[in-house]
Amino acid sequence: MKVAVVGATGLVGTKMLQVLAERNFPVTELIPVASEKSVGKEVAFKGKTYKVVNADTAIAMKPNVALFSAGGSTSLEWAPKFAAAGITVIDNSSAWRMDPTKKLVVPEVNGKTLTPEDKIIANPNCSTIQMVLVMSPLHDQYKIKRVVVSTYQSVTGTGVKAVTQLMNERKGETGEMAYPYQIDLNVIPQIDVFLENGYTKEEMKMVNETKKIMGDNSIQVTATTVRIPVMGGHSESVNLEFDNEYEVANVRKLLAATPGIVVVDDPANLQYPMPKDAHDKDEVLVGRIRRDETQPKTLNMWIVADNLRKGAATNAVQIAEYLHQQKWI
Ligand code: 11C
Repeated sequence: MKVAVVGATGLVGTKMLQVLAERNFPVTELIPVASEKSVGKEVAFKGKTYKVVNADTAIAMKPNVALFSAGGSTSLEWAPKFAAAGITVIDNSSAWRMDPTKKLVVPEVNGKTLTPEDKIIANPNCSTIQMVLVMSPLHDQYKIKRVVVSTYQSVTGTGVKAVTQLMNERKGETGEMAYPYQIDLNVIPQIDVFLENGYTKEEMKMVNETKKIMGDNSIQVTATTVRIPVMGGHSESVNLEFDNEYEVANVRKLLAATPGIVVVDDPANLQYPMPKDAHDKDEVLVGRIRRDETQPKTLNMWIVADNLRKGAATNAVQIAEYLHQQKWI
């Protein structure tokens, strides 16, 4: 199978190559695509090197599937051109996520809604993916009424420039700033731009994408998204209110039985999920599962995942795997 990776030289693009190789996705030819300044550079994949090409050349090479992670404007311009050439696009940007004609997919949650006609498939925001994966089995069992989430997000979510800012600050050096403020030894309660309602774009992604993926507009979501000086993954404190009564032990059992989730929840032995443990893992880690004692039918938990893996590259590759299993690509 010919696979194009658009944005192959970025943080997520590089992770996509790593995940495609690790999961043994049947790639016969890799087509790395990037902006003109990277064209001609070489990218290593499974012991071979491939030359970076531009998007026009990539379309002419007729890949079966194209994984996009090159920003919203590239996706808006190029995904329809790839799709028109019969190439299925899995797009990691926010460009198509809320388009009612496009599916927004976490395979374990709503992969079954995909059809062979879906030529542009949207990959959700990282902080949304890890939360809905955990919400899904609980919604099926207890019906979720309301979610209150606060995030603690890794600088890798912003990209290479933010990782460099953090590392420079650690060394006491100055350089280009990805954030309006110092991030080392600090916490910034702003991810993406502010909207008119006082929330940030990242917060509203968590609200709107969650409803779309879960296929249930009645779920109320309120979010505060925060950047912290960490690299291994995003953490989330999540408060879930159910319609129905639950048992904590059953919640643990349900989550432990869900593919892609690992329960790490043994306070007596100081076991709980942390970004350093989630780093470079495909699984979403859940712990600190406990009753909210202030309100009936309500639960607190702590969810951690590598935002570049399940939050981006792994989820996109899992969508491609599903399409391949169905023989649609
Ligand atoms: C962050 N969640 O951590 C963002 C990065 O819509 O795919 C991913 C943005 C997106 O900054």
